[in-house]
Amino acid sequence: MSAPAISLESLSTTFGDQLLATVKAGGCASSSCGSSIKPDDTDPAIWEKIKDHPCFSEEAHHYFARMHVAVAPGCNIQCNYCNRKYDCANESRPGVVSEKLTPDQALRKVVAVANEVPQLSVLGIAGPGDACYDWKKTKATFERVAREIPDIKFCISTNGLALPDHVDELADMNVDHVTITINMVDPEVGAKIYPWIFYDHRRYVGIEAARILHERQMLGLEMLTARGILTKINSVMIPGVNDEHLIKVNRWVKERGAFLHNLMPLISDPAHGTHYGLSGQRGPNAMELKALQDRVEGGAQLMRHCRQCRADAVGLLGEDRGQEFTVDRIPGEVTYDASNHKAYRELVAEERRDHVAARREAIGLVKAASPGKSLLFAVATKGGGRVNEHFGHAKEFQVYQVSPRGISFVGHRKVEQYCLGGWGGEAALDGVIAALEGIDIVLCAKIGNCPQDQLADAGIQATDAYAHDYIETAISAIYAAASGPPHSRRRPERVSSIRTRS
Ligand code: CLF
Ligand code: SF4
Repeated sequence: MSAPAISLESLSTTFGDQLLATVKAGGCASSSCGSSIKPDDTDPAIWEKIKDHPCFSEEAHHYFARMHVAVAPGCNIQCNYCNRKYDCANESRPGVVSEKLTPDQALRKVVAVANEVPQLSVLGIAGPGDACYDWKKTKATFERVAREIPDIKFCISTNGLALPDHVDELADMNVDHVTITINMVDPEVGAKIYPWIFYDHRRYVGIEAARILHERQMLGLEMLTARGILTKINSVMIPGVNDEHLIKVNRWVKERGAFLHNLMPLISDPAHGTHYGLSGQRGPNAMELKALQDRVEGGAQLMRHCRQCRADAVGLLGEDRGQEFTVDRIPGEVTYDASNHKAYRELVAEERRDHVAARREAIGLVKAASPGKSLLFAVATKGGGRVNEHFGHAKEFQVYQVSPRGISFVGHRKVEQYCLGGWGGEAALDGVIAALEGIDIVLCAKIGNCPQDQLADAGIQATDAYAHDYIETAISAIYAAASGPPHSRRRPERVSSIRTRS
């Protein structure tokens, strides 16, 4: 059952009102979360490390934000999907990094963002370039920020080649989260992804280059695991090159203690000037990515809420407020004020308790109802775990699967916003319907008859009967309704006859 965030209503200060609006809106402009990692099923020590990290906990990304500072532009390898003139594809979608920063500029920017964005909890260094290769700047940035903002978490993304040289320093600096991009464990596959590496003062090419990179990646992963540093492995899925092979990668990284595995689709476009873009190598579609994710289910735990964000992104996953905080907009002198963060965290703690209780009830309802089949839901949400976005305003839909095993977040589908200024574009609607291929039911806060009817013609049912409920609450009610009374709480007219898939 979705309870209103009653405790948050009591805040009456201006800042409290802003926080209230932020938390109730979910904070996350275009995201939602799954439920694979929660206090109930997570080691308390691990939960302490991930509970405020939007990438390492699906649940946390409802509430917390990250920012990246592009301080380490040097790189020691070449990936066929990267053109550093644009961005680091390790951790971002291709796009120009607005500005590279010195460690001092980065400090000013982080303080300015921290004062304005109460959700900020993580500072990441994620390209363009490699945080471990360009180590002096990475270290200098973390040291400066740690002195000024003691309660921020640090996170780096690396290709792994220089990682083993810096694991002890990472541990000394209390870096709890490291992402390694691992696209292969077989050098023959690696030779198709990496034309060269630069290691130990010389350049290597071909299979030898890939072998060295692989050995250093495995060593770095093992060293991090031994020191209790949580690791996420990013793997770029490249159809025909390493898609099948990533099943083996998942097994290898699980054996070496990886905490999460993030299978990311290759983004390939000739305009980006990458080798793959220029040679016509395609990326996978949403269904291909999901099929691979489903095949590795049961191996290393998957991250499914990645947004492939920019290397200079600021804000909640799925939004980018970077342009609000360019260096020329930041005062010369900034001082960190911790009070906003403290107040925000207290609010989030209450909202989370409510959501956890609602989710538990929803899962119980699903297991009791259990029509024995599965359904795919696409949810329009502004975040906070609620059905709270209009169909026509959605720029992405969160996809959930419900089955007798429970409710799980399985990814997101980006779409072109259908409704602009009160008018819905037919072409955009066609695009949205195409993007929702395979979806059974759409949940949203509001939908008109016209798009609802066109969705129905495409075999997709849509309802706004669960506006502002928690997502799991809405899904469980519909799933229960599909199995008939007495579980049905509300049976929306438009979802009165749900066909379940095997
Ligand atoms: Fe940044 Fe990466 Fe740290 Fe997150 S991003 S360095 S782990 S703080 Fe997150 Fe962005 Fe996906 Fe990266 S959504 S691309 S996984
Ligand atoms: Fe580009 Fe990052 Fe690969 Fe270096 S490691 S080539 S910056 S994607």
